[in-house]
Amino acid sequence: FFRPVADGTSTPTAHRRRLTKISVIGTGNVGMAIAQTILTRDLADEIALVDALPDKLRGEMLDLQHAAAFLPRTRLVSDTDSAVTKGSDLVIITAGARQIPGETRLNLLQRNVSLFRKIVPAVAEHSPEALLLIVSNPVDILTYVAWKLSGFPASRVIGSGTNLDSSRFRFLLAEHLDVNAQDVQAYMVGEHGDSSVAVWSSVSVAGMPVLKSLQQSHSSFDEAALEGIRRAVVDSAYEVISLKGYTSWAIGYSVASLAASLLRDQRRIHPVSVLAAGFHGIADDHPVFISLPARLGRAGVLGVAEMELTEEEANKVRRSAKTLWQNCQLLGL
Ligand code: 6V0
Repeated sequence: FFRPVADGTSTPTAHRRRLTKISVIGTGNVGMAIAQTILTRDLADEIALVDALPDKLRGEMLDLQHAAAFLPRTRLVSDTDSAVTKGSDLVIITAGARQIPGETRLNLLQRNVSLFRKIVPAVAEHSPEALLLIVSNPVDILTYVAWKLSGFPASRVIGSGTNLDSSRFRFLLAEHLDVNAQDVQAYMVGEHGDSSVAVWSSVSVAGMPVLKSLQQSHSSFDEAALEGIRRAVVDSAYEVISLKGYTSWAIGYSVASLAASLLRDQRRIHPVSVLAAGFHGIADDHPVFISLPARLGRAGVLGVAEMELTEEEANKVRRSAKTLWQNCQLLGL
């Protein structure tokens, strides 16, 4: 349909900029929610999908390709062989056995570690400069596993961690205060899931500390009430799983927002699973991954916030770190 301009400079290969490639390993409910959100947010020029189930994989790819007329132009490729991820800027791993109703995240561990032994070294070989973003559960341990198996520097291996827990926390607080969740500054830190820590001392809206004003206006905001809200955040994952069988939309948005902060060098602060040795009294020689607010950019983790925790909050983080460390030791990596 088109002819080059007269001096021949408008050939198809002229002025090619470097393209951004994101790979999603595991095209189950979570992987596809992430891929779909990345597509609609126009974060990649190419998305590579990998799964062990060839028919499901091709079906998912075609289904997304058929939306091309409504979306920014993104090349979609898929294969059961991870060679299709070659040259990725960001590799997101969601492959894994799914948490079954009532199963703790730690129970998933052994099943998923053996899967990671197959996936991570191959992915690292195909994209030695990539950022790795781990979503599969138990996410903190699997981020450690991916760090070990990839040989990448810790700044390029990130777990989605409590980014989603924090979003659930902000949603519940925003409902209570009748404000937009985006205006609620609140962090869940520590281990993703059951023992995550709500950092009440840092919750603020419009720069106003929320805990103090809640305690002044409602004398019922005692320790038990606060623990009740934290528990509601934790239980909300189990509630969604028991109602629809899995969680997908919120983790899709949560991971796409991490992808945007990383690839667009946004320097936004996200509570994500990072190498936390030396923070909050975690032993320097215990290289565990646990969520703390981290500054994210194109190079990965640009820094970890030295956030102020109460003694009790820091104790809880240290306790989780110790349990995670003991679990990681058992893996013999
Ligand atoms: P799912 O729908 O069972 O999808 C998992 C996919 O992985 C399936 O399509 C499998 O075929 C695929 N898979 C299995 N083995 C391989 C392999 N060797 N290579 C490539 N693909 C493979 O599970 P779902 O999508 O619901 O969950 C995926 C993971 O995300 C689970 O570990 C969840 O626990 C975890 N989540 C983590 C969250 C977080 O906040 N970090 C939130 C939600 C779910």
